Amino acid sequence: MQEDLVLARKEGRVGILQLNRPAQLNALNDALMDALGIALLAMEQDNDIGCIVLTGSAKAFAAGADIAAMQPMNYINVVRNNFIGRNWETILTLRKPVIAAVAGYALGGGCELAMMCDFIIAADNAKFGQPEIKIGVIPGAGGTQRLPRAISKSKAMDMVLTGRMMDAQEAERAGLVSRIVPADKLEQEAIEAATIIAAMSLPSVMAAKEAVNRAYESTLNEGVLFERRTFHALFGTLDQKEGMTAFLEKRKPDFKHE
Ligand code: CO8
Repeated sequence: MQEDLVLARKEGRVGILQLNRPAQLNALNDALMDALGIALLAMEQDNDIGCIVLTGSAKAFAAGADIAAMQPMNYINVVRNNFIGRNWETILTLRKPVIAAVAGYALGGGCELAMMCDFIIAADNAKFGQPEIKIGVIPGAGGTQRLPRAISKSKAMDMVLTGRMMDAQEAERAGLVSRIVPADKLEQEAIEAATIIAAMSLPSVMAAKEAVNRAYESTLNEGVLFERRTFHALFGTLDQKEGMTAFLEKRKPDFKHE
């Protein structure tokens, strides 16, 4: 395993993971996805981390799954090896939030990986797309499912069937990204957003993430019930007392994440 395929560091309570195959525009191969999974799980276990930023290079968040690695594969290989399922979805198991900080290309599996994060902050040079149709396949890591939920069926069909790219402005208008920042400020802005989140009570943050994600998996009534029960449960935390007491005492809360 080449550990430097993903660079990991911390700033305060923020964990930062950088995809690191710049010469291949961070094309996502098996070794990189294994390394990413290991790094994500290490940050999930680290009690001093409250939020994670996942980023790439200035030119590419990730230009997709590694086409050179996929080109010789056949049906029986991909089924036997559980290609994609084996190591692509670790990120979805995290309870801490993950922010995708996207500069340059987020194509194919790169766009899908960004959409598996909790929200996307885009540099003004970001380009998103699902160009798999141009190489004789279709998205395979959730693109046909997450893109329509993020940007509507019509726009997702347009992207998936033509393989065209969408720039940062179009992605923001469509609701794929939460904000656009100047490319040279991307990392700083993403870390600032993550720092704000990491300063909140971690049990509340994890509960909020879980509740918002329920919106995609349940009926409205069931989702609201889940939210209500989770809201009630948070009255069992020390941080609920601290947060509300601090408000009444007109001071900043000092959350202990318990
Ligand atoms: N896979 C492998 N290598 C890549 C990839 C890729 N996806 N993207 C770029 N590279 C390599 C190039 O081959 C090139 O290598 P070399 O210098 O050795 O020739 C290097 O990165 C630089 O790329 P370019 O010279 O092409 O750079 P340009 O600036 O001219 O173009 C583009 C940039 C437009 C991003 C272009 O590289 C491109 O079109 N890349 C492919 C984009 C694509 O089709 N992505 C989808 C891949 S399929 C996919 O993601 C399926 C997902 C399924 C789920 C995941 C399962 C694992």
